[in-house]
Amino acid sequence: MFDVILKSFDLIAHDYHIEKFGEGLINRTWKITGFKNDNEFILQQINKNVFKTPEHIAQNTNKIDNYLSKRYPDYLFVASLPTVTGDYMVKYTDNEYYRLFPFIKNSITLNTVQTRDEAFEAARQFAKFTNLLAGFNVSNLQYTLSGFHDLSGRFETFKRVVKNAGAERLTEARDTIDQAFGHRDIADVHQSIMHDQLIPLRVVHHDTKISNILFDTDHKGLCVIDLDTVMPGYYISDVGDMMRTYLSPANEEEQDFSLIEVREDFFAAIVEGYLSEMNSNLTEGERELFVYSGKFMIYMQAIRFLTDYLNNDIYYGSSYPGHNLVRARNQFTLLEKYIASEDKFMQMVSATQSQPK
Ligand code: GN1
Ligand code: MG
Repeated sequence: MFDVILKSFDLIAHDYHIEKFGEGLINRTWKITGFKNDNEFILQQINKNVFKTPEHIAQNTNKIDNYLSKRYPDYLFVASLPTVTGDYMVKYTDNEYYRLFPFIKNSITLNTVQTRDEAFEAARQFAKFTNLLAGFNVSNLQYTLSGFHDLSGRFETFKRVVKNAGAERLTEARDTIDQAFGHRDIADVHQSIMHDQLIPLRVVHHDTKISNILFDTDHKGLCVIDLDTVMPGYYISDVGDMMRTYLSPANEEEQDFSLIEVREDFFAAIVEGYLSEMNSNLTEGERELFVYSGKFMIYMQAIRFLTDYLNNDIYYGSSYPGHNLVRARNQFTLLEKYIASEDKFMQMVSATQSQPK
């Protein structure tokens, strides 16, 4: 397989060392390193069960690349490389699509957020990306995944799945299902954001975990990567996913929930990093939702894992019995801890000054 795919990019597979790379749940990724030269690439297989129209990903990134390279030639945007026939992905079978990226020399990725500075740097990069694209017409972008961060829609799906789930998993998950219904007000707020158009649609990354930032070796942020889910959305998706994944030293896979913590100073770092680029651009309505964004993303991930558990793990897969139920409970633990700090977070955000444009 690798020989055919790499040939499309005019590379000879046996000249390269190929190793699995990264920890994503959805797409598969490899690092490709030259034996005879110092060429390095990242190869990514797009999961066609999830991304039904992979071409939309390439169309979006090409449009954004054109926009940014004209206006901000110094901005590092990691676009995928063209094939010998000028395409931006290789269709290997009906279900397998591949893209090749240059590997940025001397860049590193992090899998956990260990310092406030790392949180600040990442938040600054995600904000910079959205900010540079503030003048880009967001309706020119395709939705690469429909209903991806539509919490209201996800809540409806969850309710439907609860009605149809098997008795055994329903019994096992009863407490967690009750917890999900107990926090339904979080989904109601999202419903009113959409219905009353409280905040603008922007170009949003939608997957702001720390491994989607390239850092230099001094841990200064270089740029955002993994642009499959870049599409129109609300900024609360990006800020919220940073809260979800940077605040706790233990991540969504942790089974010992006593290790889940909310580091309030890391919250401050996300606020500072994000506002360092986006402050003058955020509307009042958006600022008011800053703290809500964490609840929005943590709750959505909790019900996504719980829905998948009740659906027999068809989306995320599972490496031990009850894996997705444990992930859901982990996220509900994080949610409760986040809510316990909510008042302090509100004060931290109010203490920052909005800047007139
Ligand atoms: C998936 O595969 P990965 O790690 O990039 C998921 C995200 C979830 C995340 C949870 C397309 O992302 O929305 O937050 O798992 N991406 C998709 O780990 O569903
Ligand atoms: Mg991703």
